[in-house]
Amino acid sequence: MNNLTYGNGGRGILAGGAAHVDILHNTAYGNMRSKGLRDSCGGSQDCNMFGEIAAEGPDMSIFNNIAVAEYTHTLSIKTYPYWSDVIGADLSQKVVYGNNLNYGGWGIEDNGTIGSNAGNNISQDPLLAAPGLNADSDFHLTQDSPAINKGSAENSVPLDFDGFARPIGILPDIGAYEAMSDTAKTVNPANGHSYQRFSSPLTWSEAKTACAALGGYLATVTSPEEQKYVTSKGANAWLGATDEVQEGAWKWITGETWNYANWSAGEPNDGCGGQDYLQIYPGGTWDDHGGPGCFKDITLPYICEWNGSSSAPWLPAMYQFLLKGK
Ligand SMILES: [Ca+2]
Ligand SMILES: [Ca+2]
Ligand SMILES: [Ca+2]
Repeated sequence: MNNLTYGNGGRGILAGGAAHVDILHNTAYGNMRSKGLRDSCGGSQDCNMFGEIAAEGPDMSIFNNIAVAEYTHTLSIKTYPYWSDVIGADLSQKVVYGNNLNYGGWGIEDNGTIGSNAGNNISQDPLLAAPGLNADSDFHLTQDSPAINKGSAENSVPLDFDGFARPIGILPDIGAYEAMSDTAKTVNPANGHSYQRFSSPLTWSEAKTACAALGGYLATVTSPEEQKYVTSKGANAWLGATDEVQEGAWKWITGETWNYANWSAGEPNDGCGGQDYLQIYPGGTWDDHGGPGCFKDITLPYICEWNGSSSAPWLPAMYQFLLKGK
């Protein structure tokens, strides 16, 4: 799960030898580079288990994977219900595919047995950021990728390759990375407030200014219900609280009462010479991060909140100076 594999001589991912195999949220690109290995197939699709992603076994779930094959006579995803010969019965019926994206090569080869959730496989260019075989190649999804919001929620895992919480948006993205596009601005029915996560990383102060410029404020989380909703917007993002005025005295930038907290274990630790700004981790727990210590200039995505479903400014005049004052 959540593997990134590219430029290998052989298969990108090979899983097998177990009674049950899950292959979820992987990105495999340009593997099978060994010409000898490819030629050993004799150009035949029947060549066992050669592909970007290959799996054997009687019970396999293969979901939410991106497989890009550079060579026309290798398969993007290949399964081989090898054990069915040994164990007998029609165990190959348990091979279940869905929500995979394949591009190049021969596509997905199922050895004749596809499970009931076979739908939603996509054969399109995944529009990766900078795919290639170099150390600085980038396999994140670009904004127009057909992989975005096309994964299977039932066959997903909660964190992506970078440790970001998925899904961002309605459904998980296919592949190892959840796209860091801005989330849609949505209304929390519990309090009528609107929330949006912005992916362009800023310092905490810049993020605070950016939300204010949109007529909102860096999100404040003052109840378990609001915590749950904000967590659904994505993580690794700034929230609107700080203890920069007095160490350990955390305050919401809106002046709301500090009577709820969801700190991660061991936080706030004011680590690395001093951390005074609130961030939300994957899973929703909190951490103090940023300056004045060694993370002084750290930038993160951020979540804005609006006290209503419109983007009109809401703060009474007496609070406006607080937003402008920094
Ligand atoms: Ca709030
Ligand atoms: Ca602090
Ligand atoms: Ca910390």
